[in-house]
Amino acid sequence: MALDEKTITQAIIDRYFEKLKKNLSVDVAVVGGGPSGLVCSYYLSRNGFKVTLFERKLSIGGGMWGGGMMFNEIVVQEEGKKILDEFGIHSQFYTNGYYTADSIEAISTLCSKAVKSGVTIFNLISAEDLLLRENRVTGLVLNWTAVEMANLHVDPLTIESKFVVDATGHATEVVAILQKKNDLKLLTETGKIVGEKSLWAEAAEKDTMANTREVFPGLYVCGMAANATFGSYRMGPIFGGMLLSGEKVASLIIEASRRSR
Ligand code: 48F
Repeated sequence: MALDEKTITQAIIDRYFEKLKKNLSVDVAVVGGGPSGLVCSYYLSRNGFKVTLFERKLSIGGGMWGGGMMFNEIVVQEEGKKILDEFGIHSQFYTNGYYTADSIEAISTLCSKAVKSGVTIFNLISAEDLLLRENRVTGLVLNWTAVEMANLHVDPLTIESKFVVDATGHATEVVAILQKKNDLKLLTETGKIVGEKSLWAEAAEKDTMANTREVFPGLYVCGMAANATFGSYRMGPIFGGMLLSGEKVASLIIEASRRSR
């Protein structure tokens, strides 16, 4: 059978739009495909939630690919190793309480497991705004990253979501947009984004767990976005906190969803 370019094109367009239409109204929309967003999506999807993840870049994985300063190894502590084990990511004992993993194996496996558990990932799409109804975040406003990069004047499209997770890392972008555009108080000490502090691995890793929570009705933060929002330290290339934070935000949403039934 001869290959026909028109059929190839039609197949891609049909399948993409089928996928997009299935994701116009979801349980959880996750913004950011770094380690925390992927882990969060995976656990939610495994618990029966319809989860869609939007990633600005071409590649999924955020800051994990590059390990520390482009040495593509990551460090996790004892607690974080548990998540690596659950995902089947090989880790190596380094010294008491420290394990290492190949960052390429780690992030590609997190991505693969998330997709295979049912998460739909759209890359090359950025969240540029959110939907806010009666004091609750109810969805996302999306546009092509290429539109954003070229600064083109093109209106976005929207999706509805029962919960939104800001997993955008240091920039804590979704929370920043919410704060900038609306006169409201966040569930932080100051009512505003408190801001990220300099690097302190020990304190940052502990705080990440406490800071992983709801920051406004319907909107949760995880990973580095949690510390940036609630005002804690960055941790550098130790990734246990990111993995555990993804797991925690998933369990908070599962709990909140049960309560609202
Ligand atoms: O930065 P990132 O990896 O976030 P994370 O899961 O992990 C942080 C660590 O990588 C590291 C660290 C801990 O050891 O300090 O930095 O908290 O991934 C965030 C992802 O979100 C995407 C961005 O491209 C990246 O892949 N992103 C950011 N803003 C948007 C977005 C947006 N508005 N729309 C879509 N994606």
